[in-house]
Amino acid sequence: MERTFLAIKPDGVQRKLIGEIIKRFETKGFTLVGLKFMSVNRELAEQHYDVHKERPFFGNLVEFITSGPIIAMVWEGDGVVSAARKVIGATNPLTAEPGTIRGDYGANIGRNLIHGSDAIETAQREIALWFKDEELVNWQPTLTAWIY
Ligand code: FUP
Repeated sequence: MERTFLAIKPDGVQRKLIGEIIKRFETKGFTLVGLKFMSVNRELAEQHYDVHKERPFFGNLVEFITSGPIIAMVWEGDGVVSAARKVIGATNPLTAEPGTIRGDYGANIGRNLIHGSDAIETAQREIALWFKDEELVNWQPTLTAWIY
């Protein structure tokens, strides 16, 4: 089954939006298979955002993601990578649709609350970067029979 990496960024944690954000993926029908509350060191932040290392905002991005604790998660489900991106909304919260997480709670591109892998290959890379195999739980909720 497809998996994606999601992270509630420091602003989402500081603003007490952890429950609200997790609720949206749970009620949608996706399955949580990994979760940790953690601080992010500079090395992990730079590896995670490696694709942006030449961009002018890279320094601020690393500063921000290491500025406070985050929630790192892996979620599972059919088409979860692209569906989670829809639940999250556009990168810039000012243009993200109402009803999306960023559209409902964000007001600045540098404070957009949550990260979600942008493709299946990216998800595989990010899951391996953030989680050890033994930190992921292979399970099938009973409820699955009522979703699929
Ligand atoms: P997304 O996949 O929607 O998280 O967005 P990107 O991978 O394009 O960007 C990663 C992060 O860089 C965003 F969450 C916010 C930040 N960013 C900026 O601060 N300024 C920009 O112009 C673009 C992205």
